[in-house]
Amino acid sequence: MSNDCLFCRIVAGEIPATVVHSTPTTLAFRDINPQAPSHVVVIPRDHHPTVGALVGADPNLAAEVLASAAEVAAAEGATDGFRLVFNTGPAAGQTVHHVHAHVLSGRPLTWPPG
Ligand code: D5M
Repeated sequence: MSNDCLFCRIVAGEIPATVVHSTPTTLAFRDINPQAPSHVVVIPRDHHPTVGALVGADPNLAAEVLASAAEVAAAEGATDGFRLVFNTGPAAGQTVHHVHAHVLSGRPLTWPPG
């Protein structure tokens, strides 16, 4: 855990979040600034800064994050589809440097993204 990391502090229970899915290795909670009717953030409980760092350090955990994201989408009723996004690095607008998958659904999601 990093004391400077917002998402590590959510995992530790130091900052409240609306948790919708939890496993021994992952946590999913509603995004505080939703960009779709359903917008959930899925994270590994362990701190890794980016998706590339996570895959390099612990590929099984990366797979568990993906599995949780798919379970969240199903639980949110995203039968028509959903979008899974890992913003990575400053050019992509990553603001929280604890890897997280955005799971967005509930409205038409256009392409290309902004
Ligand atoms: O996305 C980081 C996301 O994290 C952004 O969509 C807001 C969300 N966020 C920030 N603080 C919180 C709390 N406290 N609860 C829930 N969601 C939060 P990025 O891809 O790094 O731009």
